Formats: sequence, C-alpha cells, structure tokens
Amino acid sequence: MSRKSLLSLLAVLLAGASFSGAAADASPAKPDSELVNLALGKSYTLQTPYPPDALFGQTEAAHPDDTGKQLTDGEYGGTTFSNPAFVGRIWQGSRIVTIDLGEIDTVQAIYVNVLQDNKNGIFFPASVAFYVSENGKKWERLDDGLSGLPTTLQGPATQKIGIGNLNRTARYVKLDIPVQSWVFMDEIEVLGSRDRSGKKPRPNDGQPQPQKSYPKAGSKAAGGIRNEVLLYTGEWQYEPADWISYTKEDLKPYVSYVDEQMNRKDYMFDGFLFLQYGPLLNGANYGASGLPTDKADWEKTLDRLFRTDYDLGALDQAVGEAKAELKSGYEAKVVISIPYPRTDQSDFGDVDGDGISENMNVKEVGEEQALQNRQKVVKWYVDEAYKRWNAAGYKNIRLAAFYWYNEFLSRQTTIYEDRLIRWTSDYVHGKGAKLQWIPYYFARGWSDWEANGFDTAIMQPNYLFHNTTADRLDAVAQAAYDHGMGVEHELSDGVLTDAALRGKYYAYLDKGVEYGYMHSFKAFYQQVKTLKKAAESADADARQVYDKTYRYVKGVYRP
Ligand SMILES: [Ca+2]
Ligand SMILES: [Ca+2]
Repeated sequence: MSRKSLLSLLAVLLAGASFSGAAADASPAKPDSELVNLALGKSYTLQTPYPPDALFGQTEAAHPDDTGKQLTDGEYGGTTFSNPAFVGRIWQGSRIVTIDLGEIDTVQAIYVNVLQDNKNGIFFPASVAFYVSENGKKWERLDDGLSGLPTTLQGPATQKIGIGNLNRTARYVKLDIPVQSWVFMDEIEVLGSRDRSGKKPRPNDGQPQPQKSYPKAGSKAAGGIRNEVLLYTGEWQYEPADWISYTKEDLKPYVSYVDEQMNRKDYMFDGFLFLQYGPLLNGANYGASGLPTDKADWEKTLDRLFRTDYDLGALDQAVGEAKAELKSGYEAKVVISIPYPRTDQSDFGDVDGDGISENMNVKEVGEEQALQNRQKVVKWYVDEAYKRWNAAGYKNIRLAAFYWYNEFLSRQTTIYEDRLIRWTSDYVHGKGAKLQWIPYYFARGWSDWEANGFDTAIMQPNYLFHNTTADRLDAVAQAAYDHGMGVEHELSDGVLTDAALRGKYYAYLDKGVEYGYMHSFKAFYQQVKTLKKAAESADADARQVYDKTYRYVKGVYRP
C-alpha cells in the first residue's frame, strides 16, 4: 500500500471521529510516538499566488487569522466554520503557507486540517502540494497529499490532508492549498525530530514548467475562432417578447464592422456562441439555479436556435450578405451551448426510446446510473443538434464547437462531474467538434479544464459586475496565462451610459494590450445586444465602445 493511500485511510478514520461528534480537536495518532510537532508556535506567511482582491479580501476578513499564528497554535475549530479558530480564505487560486521552523530539523510528515461544509460553499481541497527547503530558496516538491473524503460529503466534517515517511532535513515547509470557493483550515502540523538525521532535500522546484500562454487565436483548439461573441437566446417575460434572440439585422454589426450609417466596412467577430438565457417562464433554469430543465425545455432551446429568421438561420443569412459585400477569406464559426444536465432531475424524459424517462438524480439512482443517464441526455442533445444542423443546410456557417453551460464544476452534487465532461469531450470530438468552457472567476474546477477534456477555457474576471479594484484584472490575466486559459471581456448595457462602467470595460482592453491577451483567442460577454446598441447609438461615447472593440478584436487597439 502506498503512503498516499495509507494517509487517505487515516484521513477517513479521523473524519469519521468528527462526524460522530467526538473530541473536536481530534489530533491524528502520531505515526511514531517519538515525533513532535515542529511547527507548533512557529511563525509563517500566508500568501495568495495572484494579487489579493479588494472585494473578496473584505469577504474573507470575517474569518481572519486573528493572531497571525492560528495555523500553528495547536487550537482546532471543531466542525463549525464560524468558530474563530478557523482561518477562512476565498478564491484567488490557492493559498501558500510557508512555515519557518527556526532551525534545520528532520521532517517526517506534514498535515493541514481542513473543513468541508458543502451547504456553505466550504470544500476540501482535492489535493495539497507540499515542499521542503533548508534555506527557503531552493525547494523540493514532495508528493501531493490527497483528500480522502468525497466531494459530495455534506459535512460539516474535517480531515487532515497530508503526507508522511518524508525523512527530509528542512527549516522551511511550504503548502500550496487550492482554494475554489472557500477553504477553511485551523491547523498545520509538521511532525519530525529535532535533529539532522534525515536526507537533504533535493531541489526540484526550478525544473522547466509546461509552456504557459493564452490560447492561440484561430488555433485548432479554439475551433479556428479568433474572436467569439456570446449571443443569448431565450424566453423573455417583458415586451418585446423576442428581445433575447437575434434577427439578421441584429447580427449585422457583429458579423461585420459597420460605420455610423450601418454600412459594412470589414468583418468583426468570427465566432458566435449561442447560449441559453437561463430562466424559463415555467420556473426552470438551463443552469444550476432554479428548477431543473427537462427534455421539453431542451427541445425548446433547439427549436429557438434553429429558426429560419432568428439565431442560426439569421446568422447564416447575415454572413451570406456580408460575404457578398466584403472581401473573401472569412469564415463564421458557431458554438452551441449544452444546457446543464442536472443531478436533481429525476424525470428528464425518455431520450433513447426505451420508454423509460432518464433519471439523473444521484440521490435516487446512485452515482453510476446518474452518470449513464446524464451521458444519454448529452448524447441525445448533441445528436439532435447535428440532425437539425444538417437538415438546415446552412451555406455560410460552420459548427465548430459545443460549450459547457455550467460555469463551475458542481463536484458538491456528484463525484462524477469531471467524468461526465470528459465523456462529453470525447463524444463531441468524435463528431469533429471542440468543447469550450467559460468558468466564472476562479470557479470550482477552473485549473483542471484541460484534464477534463475542454479544448479551451476562458476565465470570467467579473470585474465589471463587482465593486472591486482594477487589479482584479491583473489577477485573472496572470492566473489565466499560468494555466493556458483566455480572458473573457465583459460588457453590460450600462457601459453605454455610465462613464465609470465604460472605464471598467476599457480596462479589460487596456490590460489585454499590457498582458498580451488581446492577441489570443478571446470571448466577449454582452448583456443582450449591447454592441449592437453601441453601433447604432447617436451618442459618441456609446458608439466609441463599438469602435474601440472593433480595433481591439483586430489587434490594433491602443489604450
Ligand atoms: Ca489553530
Ligand atoms: Ca430512456
């Protein structure tokens, strides 16, 4: 048995003690009774890998490290997150804790005690990276410690995630703890002996890292797309009822760059992501909120999308008209969004013709069966999209990719969320399409996009919508680059009338020049038809939003 699985087993046993309400400060049985906690009372630093966020910095200030030594004071917080012994941290990728043992000792095991309370968005990290060093400069990265408890465990529960049998001499110990939503931790232990009997660390942290970059514009992974605009289509309870859908005229200023008289001058976007406006009038939602959607709702979104004079049909015509006027060498690529197949849907409807409605509810049919039924539903939807696409006989647009609608990986509702996406990727790849994702700000699973089979992932900075400072964009630009992701550009209608909001939008563009993501594969979120409104606006400031966006997508924008 490897030491990882041994430690996982230990973690399960320990967590079991917590469930039954045993001693709140349950410490692990020492792997060796001669070992002492070398970290007890020692000082450490607690850092973010990317600039701290003004808004979320305030949020996490409610769960502070009061003394700056709470992680090494020997005090535990039980299983109640509001216990002040817990240090709570939110977003920004991870937290890096570096402990100074004060002298070179021999380290045998390292643990961090963490909380899961799914109801409150507090999750165990799936794994923790551990490092040791004698001088604080050259580090040996050790094995990762793995969570031994399921992501679906409601909790509240705690476990110690760690590694053992290390036998390394070290003065400094570093932990890199992924933070996706909240992480709550109360204690870090470094078990060992106060001598130098162990082996010296073998520095390996300076080894070449995988190539880092933003996704390449026009690349195969991006389905050949350089600039992708998000086009929502769906039901709208107010007038006009068809407000959230696109006619040929609506699409004209997206397909082509138009002057103030709406004359075509150039092409503009070459990628068109059609995605569901979440809420339906029946109370269901294509995403993870509201009531779960069923087969009739999914047919409804396909019916909308494949209308002749709206959405896909309209895009095919709009591109045809643009091509008749503008020079050749342009291809319009379409991306179709897959609604979120929810694990709380017990009666989706029969998609495979066996007369049995697909039950995707994990609580009712279990993980394996729920996964199979979710796969059936996704397969049916993708097949149906192709069937309708082929029947439509479009002349001017190409189906390049599918898009995973849910903006975070809901590992709290199923242990197989990653597996379903991997399966979806394989399935659409078999059809010749790519799979895209646009997670929200550091959303759960953001850094695992590639392992899950997404061909591209673009992070939402959410800067436009949050009351925070512009270094939000620095954090996202750096994190995206480090993980091969793109950066989403975000526009609301408010940008057209509110100078402060407009300034925030332009900050995305300015940072795109500074960091270089202007030249990458990129996506533009808009409220509904924000850029069309900008193009048509008689107000010079509003119109400039359109003109600047045009220069930016062409890669010639200057701040
Ligand atoms: Ca503590
Ligand atoms: Ca069936």
